Amino acid sequence: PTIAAISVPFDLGAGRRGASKGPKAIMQAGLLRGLQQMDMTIQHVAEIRLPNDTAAPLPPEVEKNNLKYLAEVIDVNTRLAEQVSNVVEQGQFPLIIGGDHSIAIGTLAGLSEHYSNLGVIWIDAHSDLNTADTSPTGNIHGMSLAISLGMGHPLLTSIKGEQAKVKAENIVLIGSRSLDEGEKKLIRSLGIKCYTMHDIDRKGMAAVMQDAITYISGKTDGVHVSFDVDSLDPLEAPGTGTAVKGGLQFREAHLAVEMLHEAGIVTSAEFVEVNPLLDDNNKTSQLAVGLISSLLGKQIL
Ligand code: DIR
Ligand code: MN
Ligand code: MN
Ligand code: MN
Repeated sequence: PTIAAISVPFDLGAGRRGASKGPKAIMQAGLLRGLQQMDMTIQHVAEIRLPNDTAAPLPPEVEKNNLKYLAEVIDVNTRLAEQVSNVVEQGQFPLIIGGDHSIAIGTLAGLSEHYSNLGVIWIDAHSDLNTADTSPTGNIHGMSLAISLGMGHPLLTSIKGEQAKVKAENIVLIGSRSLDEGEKKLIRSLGIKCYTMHDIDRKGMAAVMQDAITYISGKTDGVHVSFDVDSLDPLEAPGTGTAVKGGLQFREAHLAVEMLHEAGIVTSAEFVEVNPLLDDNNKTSQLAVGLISSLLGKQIL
């Protein structure tokens, strides 16, 4: 199908600025050209941003303890959810380019209008399963997956309806290596499938991805890949706001997305947390282009 790229130049969900410049850097690294050379039809259908960078104000009584830029996160994700839903409606493949990982709130809300059992493959050093009660930072990009499970501030969990946007048993975490205490408890109590870096070291990425694909394939009606570039080792992806040592190698990350393409299960994707202000000669933007291309079918031979 046609790929509908949606850029989201937003970074107020993260602890430092710069991820808002990610979409432009990824475009300049040749995303559209690269995919067109693969004979794919790709259109940049929308750029989601706040008018004059100003959010619709929240009523003064709204509790926003430990939720930084809550009004902005709500506003941008409400717009994004609508756009993602429209793209699916038109039979196109949504490719969301962030921006920080808080934008997964809007992506998953929009997708949830079309999938009742959406699978989510969350490739990230982190699990983004905090709530305001467990977050050590108050940064909403560390809460987006919890919000999509229906846990968190009601104004965030109710974007596109009160229901949970994804079920715990339909989530697979890959590349985890920096989990907060509340997140670990939640992963255990909900039984969320989690392939940590330890698992990847032990079994190898090929076996991990085979397991993940088998786990998610039978029971879902679509699969969204949410790819945080901080899943990669900082030596490969220096341009990201919360780099954590001991991450995925270049080929491990490519193998993961190549196997997802081969499995033929992926129905949408987002790539987030490229921060060009921290990058080294656009290395991380170029890496993102390579990973997106491989996920969409680019082959070596
Ligand atoms: C940390 C960092 N767990 C937090 N999270 C990040 O602030 O909640 N997620 N960087 O991608
Ligand atoms: Mn643009
Ligand atoms: Mn993340
Ligand atoms: Mn992360």
